[in-house]
Amino acid sequence: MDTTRSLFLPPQGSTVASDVDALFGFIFWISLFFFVGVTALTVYFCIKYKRKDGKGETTPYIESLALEITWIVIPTILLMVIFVWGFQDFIRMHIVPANSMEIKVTGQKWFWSFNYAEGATGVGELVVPVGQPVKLLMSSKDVIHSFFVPAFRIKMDVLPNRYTITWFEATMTGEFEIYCTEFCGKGHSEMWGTVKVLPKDEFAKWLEAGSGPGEGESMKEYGARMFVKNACNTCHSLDGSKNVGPTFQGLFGRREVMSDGTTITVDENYIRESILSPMAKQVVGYDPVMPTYQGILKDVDIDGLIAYIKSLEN
Ligand code: HEC
Ligand SMILES: [Cu+2]
Repeated sequence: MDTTRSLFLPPQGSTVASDVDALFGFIFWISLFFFVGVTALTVYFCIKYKRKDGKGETTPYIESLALEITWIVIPTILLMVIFVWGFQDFIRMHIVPANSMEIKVTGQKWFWSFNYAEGATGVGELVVPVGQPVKLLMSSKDVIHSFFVPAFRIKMDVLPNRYTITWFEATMTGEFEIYCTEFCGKGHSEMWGTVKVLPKDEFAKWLEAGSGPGEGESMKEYGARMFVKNACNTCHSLDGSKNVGPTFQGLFGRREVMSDGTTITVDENYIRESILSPMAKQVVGYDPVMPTYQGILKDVDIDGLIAYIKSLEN
C-alpha cells in the first residue's frame, strides 16, 4: 500500500502529493548542486590563491561581462521556472473542485473535531472516502492552530473568528497522521489525529452507522474509548495526579469546592453539565479552559463517559 513512501518523504496519499514532491525535489537538487559547487570552489580558491610569502599582496582586478551576464541570466531563469511551476501547483491546491464533499473542521485546545453535513461527528479521526474530493471548512474555538496532513501534502492555518479552506482527494485507503503545526499551548504536541480513508461503500456504511458502543462492548468500555477519542486524557489523569484539569480517579461521589465557594457532590448531572457547559461550575484551583462538547458528543457518548468515570475507584 505504501509503495510511494520514500526515504525522505511520507507516502503520496493525495492527488497533489506527487506534484508537490516533484517541485520540492527540483528545488532541493538545484540547491544541493549550487551548495556543493560554491563550497567546493571556495575551498579550491582558498588553497590555490593562498598568499605566498612576499608575492601577490594585491588582489588582481577582474572584469568579465560574460561572467556577469551568466550569473544574472541563469539564476533568473531558474527562479522563473520555480515561480511559474509553484504558482500553477498553488492555484490547483487552492481551487476546490465543484463536486467536493464538505466537512467542517474545528480546532481547539487540544484536539480536532469533524462535522459532516449528514450529521455524523468525529473527534480526532477524520473518516473520508477514497477518490472523492473533500473540502475542509475550518475554524478554531480558541487560538491559532494549523491543520497538517503530511501524506496529503496539505497544511492550512485554522483561526478563531474566521474560516479557512483547504481540500484534498485521497488516492489510497489507509490511515494517515494529522498534526497541529502551530504552537498552541501545553497540549500542542498531543494535538494529533488520523485521517481514515475508506473505500466508497464502506464510507457510506460508516456515515449511516453513527455512534454508540460496538457489538459486545459495554457502556464502560465504550466510555473508556470516548475518553481517549475525545482527548479528555490530555487534561484529566486517571492516577490521581493533577493535570490541566482534575483527575478522574475517584471522581464520582467526590465532594468538591467550586470557585464561588459552594460545595457540590459529583453525580451524573454534574458530570453531564461539566461536559456540555464547562463554564457553569468551576472547580476551585483550575483555569476555566475546558472546551464545551456541545454539538460534538451525543447523549450515548456522555452516558458512556459517565459509566466509565463511575468505574474509576480511588
Ligand atoms: C483542555 C483541557 C480539558 C479537556 C480536553 C477536557 N477537560 Fe474536563 N476539565 C478541565 C478543567 C480545567 C476542569 C476544571 C475547571 C472546570 O470545572 O471547568 C475540568 C473539569 C471537568 C469535570 C469536573 C471535574 C471535577 O473535579 O469536578 C468533568 C466531569 C470533566 N471535566 C469531564 C471531561 C470530559 C468527559 C472530557 C472529554 C470529553 C473533558 N473533561 C475534556 C479541562 C479539560
Ligand atoms: Cu493546535
